[in-house]
Amino acid sequence: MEFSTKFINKLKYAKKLLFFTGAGISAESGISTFRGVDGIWNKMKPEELASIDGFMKNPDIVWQWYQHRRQIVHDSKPNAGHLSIAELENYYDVTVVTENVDNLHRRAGSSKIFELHGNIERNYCIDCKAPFNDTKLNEESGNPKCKECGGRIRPDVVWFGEMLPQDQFSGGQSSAESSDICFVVGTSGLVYPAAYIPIEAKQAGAFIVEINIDYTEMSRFADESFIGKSASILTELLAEVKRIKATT
Ligand code: BV8
Repeated sequence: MEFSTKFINKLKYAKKLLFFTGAGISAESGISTFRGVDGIWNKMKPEELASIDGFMKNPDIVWQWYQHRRQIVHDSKPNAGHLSIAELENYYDVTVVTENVDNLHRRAGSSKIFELHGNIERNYCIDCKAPFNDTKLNEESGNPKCKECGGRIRPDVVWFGEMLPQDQFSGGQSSAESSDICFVVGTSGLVYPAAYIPIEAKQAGAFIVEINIDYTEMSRFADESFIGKSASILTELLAEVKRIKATT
């Protein structure tokens, strides 16, 4: 892949990189996206499964849906895209701000991550908020109850209509305000307030680089759009950085 001179110069002098990632970065790990051809939301209604109302109406169905997704995540591995972002920490101050709940950036070795929509591997009691993380992945049981207070256990993810965890969102915002380059990787850019992060980076003067198999809502903000699969593009980005760092 040929990178433009303008982009190479940005890489040469950058100190802080921000990677804003969505479901597309995990597609090559075998985890379905939400709005693509095989997207989850094509088969199910988000408000029925990824909302507190949906959960309270059908706690067992929603719980089993998350158990199913946890199993897929458990059986998946970080791909070359996640791994390249982690390795770029050898050359830059790298922050990952992700919409994903699959924990693959952490498993790839990234050390500074803000999870805007939570983490599917964590659960908590909706009443007393006690953490509940000993679900047996293959257990096809119904929705478990809290051992402390008997309340329902829910996945520690942000559902539609719910606030994002303040510490995660403000962490992502401060990174957006101070990054030299903001990569927008594998996201349709449709879900707010998460999608404000690259917009705030742009307003703060960051160089915006989109990596996606298609053009999206974010393309109009991008200074460069690399159309293709994120695993291969991020691998080539890492190789280019190594070339630059070897000659400077
Ligand atoms: C909030 C966690 C307010 C759960 C998710 C009506 C009622 C209530 C709220 C709203 C409403 N209308 C609008 C809203 C706001 C709503 C919203 O933005 N809705 C959208 C759909 C219009 N947002 C919210 O509800 C948020 N909360 O607003 O609260 C509030 C305020 C005050 C007080 C109280 C409340 C909460 C939103 C979070 C929802 N939770 N996930 C779970 O995962 O189970 S969102 C869900 O979509 C996923 O988490 C995902 O991360 C997110 C974004 O999707 P993407 O990651 O972009 O994935 P997508 O499939 O869309 O795109 C994939 C991209 O990858 C594509 O572009 C594709 O081309 C590309 N791709 C594919 N393969 C590859 C690739 N690219 C590169 N390489 C490849 N190989």
